[in-house]
Amino acid sequence: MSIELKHRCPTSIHEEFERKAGQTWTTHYCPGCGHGVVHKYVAEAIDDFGLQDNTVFVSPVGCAVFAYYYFDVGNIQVAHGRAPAAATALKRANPDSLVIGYQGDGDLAAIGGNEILHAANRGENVTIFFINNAIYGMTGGQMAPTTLMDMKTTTTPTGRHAENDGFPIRVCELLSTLDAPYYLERVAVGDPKHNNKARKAVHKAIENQVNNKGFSLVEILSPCPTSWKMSPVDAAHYNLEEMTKTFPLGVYRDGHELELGHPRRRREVAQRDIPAIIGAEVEQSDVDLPDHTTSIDEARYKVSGFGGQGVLLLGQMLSQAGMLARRQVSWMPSYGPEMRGGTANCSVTLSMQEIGSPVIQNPSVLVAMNQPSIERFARDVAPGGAILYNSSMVDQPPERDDVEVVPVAANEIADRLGDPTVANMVVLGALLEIGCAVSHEAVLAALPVVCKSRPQLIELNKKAIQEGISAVQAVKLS
Ligand SMILES: Cc1ncc(C[n+]2csc(CCOP(=O)(O)OP(=O)(O)O)c2C)c(N)n1
Ligand code: SF4
Repeated sequence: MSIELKHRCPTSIHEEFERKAGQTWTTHYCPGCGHGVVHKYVAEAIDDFGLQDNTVFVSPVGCAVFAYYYFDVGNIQVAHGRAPAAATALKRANPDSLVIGYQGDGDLAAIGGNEILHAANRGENVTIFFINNAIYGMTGGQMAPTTLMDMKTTTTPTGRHAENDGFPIRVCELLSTLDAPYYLERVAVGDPKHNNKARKAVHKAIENQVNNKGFSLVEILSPCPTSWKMSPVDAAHYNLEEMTKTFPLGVYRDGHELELGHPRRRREVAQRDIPAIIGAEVEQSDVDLPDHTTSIDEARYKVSGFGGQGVLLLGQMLSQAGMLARRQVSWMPSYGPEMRGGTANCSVTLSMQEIGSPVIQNPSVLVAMNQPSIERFARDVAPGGAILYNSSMVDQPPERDDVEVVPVAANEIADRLGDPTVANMVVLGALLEIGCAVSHEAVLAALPVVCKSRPQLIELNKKAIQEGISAVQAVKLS
């Protein structure tokens, strides 16, 4: 009698892996490594729920960093230990997706120990697979928080000793002290019986998320023959016989009655309510709001200078005017530790569309209040954009011929107005004149809001803005 063996490759795993030319059928994992087995179970469970097209797999830093070569789903690879934070964001932004975090013990229990604790404590509706092989596999076998007592690693060559290295951290037990996690189980891979249990736990952890139950984590004890310096067979035995003494297998949490509000959908906030929510009421504005936009659909401003030049305030003016103009707005400040004199910049996006990220890599407009700002950001400005620089403090103008470069002697003009601190408003006026995503009226309407605590400055600022406009008009005429 002949027996026909049928091996099924889950649909959620690529048929061929593009990672290495000529070896498109092999993974990068060592023979006997647990990662490959767990990948298979995860992919099978994704298939079981028919969620291949709806899945986002969050790869860690560690041996599983290349999981995106194998899983034919949505993939993202994140910084060391940050899978729970990334998974939180992904799931909250897309509550209908299946979000899977996959982490090793170095990733989850060492550098990412804080992240996992808080994601579990919030009861995020995500699924985390925690591969505990008691060692840093990828970097050559250093001690991990889960390394067994007396276990030899490259950083504990005589074995792990409590007085120097502390004790193995038991993640399932630790997380089970929290109220919010919905499901915590520790399983192991190494023989068919254990593998089957692991497969079921993986399936259940995904099912929980599908049913909006909340945070599920499966810890999988997993052999690392290479760093353990064992044959694959010996490593599998060691995993089942020795690892389980320190890390007892079993279910540490299976369900609760807490109502944690899954799926957590973003609460819709009417745009007109946003200024009041963030404390930027516009009751002093008497301008007809919808007329404030200009024809520019989206503008990304980088406003840069040193602390005390009012670059953050300039950004706030743009943002406030943007809100009045019913734009989507983001304002992100960045400054050094000093209160005065250090560098400061802010990124402001004004858009007719939802803004994905407040980070601006290629500004459409750079407003440079001093020379270091030119050196730091001029090269980043998108071709076709503009650089507006404060010629009072910039000796070497930017050498770009694919962007509009406009000088404005902001400090001299401000001095003439009797107050050097309004140089930023002069530049704002200049910005309006070279073409801005908000109108002059919107900026004027924003002034009382931004200068709420010092209304006496409003008139002077208006003058400074007007002077900036005139300065650019004069440059254009010359
Ligand atoms: C911020 C940062 N710190 C350290 C490293 C080096 N590093 C890469 S992988 C790794 C540990 C991986 O071990 P583990 O999470 O247990 O996964 P394994 O490789 O065993 O699957 C470390 C420390 C890094 N890449 N980034
Ligand atoms: S080093 Fe260890 S964890 Fe990494 S691939 Fe090899 S066996 Fe797996």
